[in-house]
Amino acid sequence: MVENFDEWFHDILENADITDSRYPIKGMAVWRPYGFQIRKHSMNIIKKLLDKDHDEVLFPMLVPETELAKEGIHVKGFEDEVYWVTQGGQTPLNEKLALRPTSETAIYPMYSLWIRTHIDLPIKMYQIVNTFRYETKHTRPLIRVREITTFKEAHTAHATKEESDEQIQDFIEMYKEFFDDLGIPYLISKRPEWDKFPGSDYTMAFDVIMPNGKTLQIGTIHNLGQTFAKTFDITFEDKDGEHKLVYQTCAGVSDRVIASVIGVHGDEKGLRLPPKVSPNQVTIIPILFKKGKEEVLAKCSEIKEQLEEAGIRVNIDDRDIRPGKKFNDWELKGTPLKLELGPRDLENNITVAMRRDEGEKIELTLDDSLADNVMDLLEKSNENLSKIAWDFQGEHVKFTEDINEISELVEAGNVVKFYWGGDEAVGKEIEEKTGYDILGIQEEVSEGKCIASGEDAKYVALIAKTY
Ligand code: PR8
Repeated sequence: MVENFDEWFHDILENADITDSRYPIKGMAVWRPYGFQIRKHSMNIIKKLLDKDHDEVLFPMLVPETELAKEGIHVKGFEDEVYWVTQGGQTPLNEKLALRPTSETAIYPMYSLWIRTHIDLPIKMYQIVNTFRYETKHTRPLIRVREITTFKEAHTAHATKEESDEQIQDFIEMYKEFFDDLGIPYLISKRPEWDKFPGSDYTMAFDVIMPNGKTLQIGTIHNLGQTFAKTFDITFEDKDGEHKLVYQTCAGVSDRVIASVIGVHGDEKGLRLPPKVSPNQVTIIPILFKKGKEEVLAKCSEIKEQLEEAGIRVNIDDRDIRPGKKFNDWELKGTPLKLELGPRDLENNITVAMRRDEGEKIELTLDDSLADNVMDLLEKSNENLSKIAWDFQGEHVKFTEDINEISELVEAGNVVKFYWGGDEAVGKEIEEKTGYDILGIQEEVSEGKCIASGEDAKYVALIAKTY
């Protein structure tokens, strides 16, 4: 799987009914029912986190060219990626309309109308929408799509720079909680100047190491400073009566979250879904013989009801096929816990439980304790998946002080840490020499020498092969 990860990933999307890429537009796929459920559950987690202190809104998908073009640096960053609507029916439009590649230029003109005084601040809003990017790099389902179907974008405005910096920390904590819930490990870094979001002061990014050693950017948080406030004239009257520009931030995660859940936890048998996002947390597999069939099925329904009452998502696979086939299907689909029930189990008043994250079979008694025991197994499975994933990351981040060693380490599937002086020209030289991307700065240091220039190091930075 590790060697052929891209192929494995492509196959699993199809075989586990996640998405269908045969839709006749490149970079745009269909969410199939099973994938849609995973998407829904993951979306609900982030929604809950955002709802704590953000208001949900919904802006139009089309952005007038004049607004999109207003912020020069921003538009430069996106100009090659914008889809344009130029016609309404047979009539050419007076003004071209962009399909939002992201929504700064849709939202901020309205912020300019809504924000009047310091009382209106901070403003914290989010929307979950589809965005469109005419990606020129190789498209891949969920990973690099041209229609991002689940763009969770948050946009805030503040009275002071300090507050905007605090907001960045809040977003970091929120995304940590989100990815922790999914058992997805992450590397957090400050993107280098040449790779920050177009129009931002700085960008903080979450990256995950996929099984083939390539990193995937799964979330970004941008401090926009006052750039957009100047462009869109977003000002407020402060307590002292002065009119001031706001400070802004934004943050986003996309369909890549699902890609990371699939990629990080999957194994050669298929998906291994964390219980929080799995469409079924428990799958009951009846072992049916002619004799006693009705009784077994009745008991399965009873168990289902009992578990559902405890808030667990359960399905019964009562298809008329071999149990072994059912077993394999649910291994492929990654249901966290399978419960097997045959006539003999019924006689013994037990069910045989098997966690997807490990093969061991455990007998559970069919009584009032069942739901608690199932919950306990789900929790253990969740913790185990997360531990395996974090251990993998721990083993795949290596430090070196020798620039010539980077290539060998990266090719062996690692992300490499190194000392960097912070100079942009030197950074780009490191990228050019190695052929990899500097993810960003992980921490500031007052020791060590820059791996390329030999001058005093300012940072520990990360370099990797990226998606
Ligand atoms: C912003 N504005 O837009 P960002 N396919 C899948 N996922 C993608 C793709 C793609 N083509 N492009 C980006 N992402 C800011 C923040 C509002 C929200 C994912 O930021 O351009 C990446 O995981 O950095 C990225 O971190 C996230 O969307 C946000 O996109």
